[in-house]
Amino acid sequence: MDATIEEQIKKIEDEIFNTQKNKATEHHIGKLKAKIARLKDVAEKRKSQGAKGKGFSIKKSGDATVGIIGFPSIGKSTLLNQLTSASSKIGDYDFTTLDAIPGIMKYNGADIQLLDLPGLIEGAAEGKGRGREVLSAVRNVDLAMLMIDAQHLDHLEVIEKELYGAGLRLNKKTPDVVVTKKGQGGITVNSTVKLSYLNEGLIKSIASEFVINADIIIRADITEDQLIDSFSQNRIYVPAMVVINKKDLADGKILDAITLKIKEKGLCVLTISATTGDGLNELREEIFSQLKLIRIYMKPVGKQTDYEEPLILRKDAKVEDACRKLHRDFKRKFRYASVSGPSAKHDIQKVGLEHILQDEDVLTIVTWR
Ligand SMILES: Nc1nc2c(ncn2[C@@H]2O[C@H](COP(=O)(O)OP(=O)(O)OP(=O)(O)O)[C@@H](O)[C@H]2O)c(=O)[nH]1
Ligand SMILES: [Mg+2]
Repeated sequence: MDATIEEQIKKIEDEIFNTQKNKATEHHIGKLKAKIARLKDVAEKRKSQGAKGKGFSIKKSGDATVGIIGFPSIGKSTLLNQLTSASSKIGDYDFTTLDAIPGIMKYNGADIQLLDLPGLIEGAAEGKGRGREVLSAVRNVDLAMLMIDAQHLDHLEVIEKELYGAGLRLNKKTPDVVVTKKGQGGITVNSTVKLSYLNEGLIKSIASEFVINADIIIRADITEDQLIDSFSQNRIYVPAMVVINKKDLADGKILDAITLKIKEKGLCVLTISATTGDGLNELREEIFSQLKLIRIYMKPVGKQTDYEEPLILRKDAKVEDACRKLHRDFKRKFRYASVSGPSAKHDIQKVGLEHILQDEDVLTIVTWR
């Protein structure tokens, strides 16, 4: 069955390749691309049903999870061992690591889970190496750390392509499209902003691949591919950063040039040496900041503030989220909270569950007895 879907996809891809791209054909091409996305969803669903139990069994733990992704022998395991107390096998041959190996990095009071993964190579999405398992593990991380060395900017492109093909969208926002399905009436299209890549006809021909009757509201100036993404079921939006390893072996000028190129793509990039430890402090700090974690120092009523073990939450977390993480009774018995620090208008400001906290706030929660 799968082969037929793959064949259908291939056929449509060929058709797109052989179609002149111009105003007259854009609706047709849009529709073909949407068809591919839909067929891939179907193929994906079948594969994941067939491959049950074959993925890595990783228990998420800590406040957030970071996946280390890169070609074989780039130094992923070496880095894991440096940043955590884990001991993942290191080898000077490819595919030393065959499983997902977790470790916990303690930083700023947070427990950050790092995941060392088997090497990713071209063709991963089709199952090369343990490609499919690696890609599916990346779907569950909070940050994708893409690792290359100074000689291989091309590896970054392969990794990006593989992740894209598996439905992962790095550093992208979920397209702001609202689709409301209905019983009849066909497809209607409205937009709240001026659209520079799409017009009503194109939107309708893409949408009709996925829905029959629906009201569609587009609220951002998105592209054709983003519109298709918004209908597709397997898209995951993950923040990503790039790490260039083996700095100790690289020529300074080449390193600068490649760093610049990656920055031009809009990606955050750091250079490190996993063996010498060079750049690792900056890396720890960047991971923490990329994860957008905030530290909340709790001050129990009548007691000292605990600056040692902050409560770790996500950016834009509310007092309610703090309650939830502390103990489920806190929300039920909540009377009020008081905050001092960055989010407070004045010292010891009285606030409710909806108050949005900031990094390094001091928080007291007062409950009914
Ligand atoms: N010179 C230098 N060698 C490094 C550095 N980091 C890792 N290596 C070496 O590179 C080789 C591969 O390291 P690993 O950590 O096993 O690489 P990996 O990415 O986990 O490889 P796979 O598990 O096969 O995917 C080992 O010989 C390491 O000692 C570095 O920063 N500098
Ligand atoms: Mg390894």
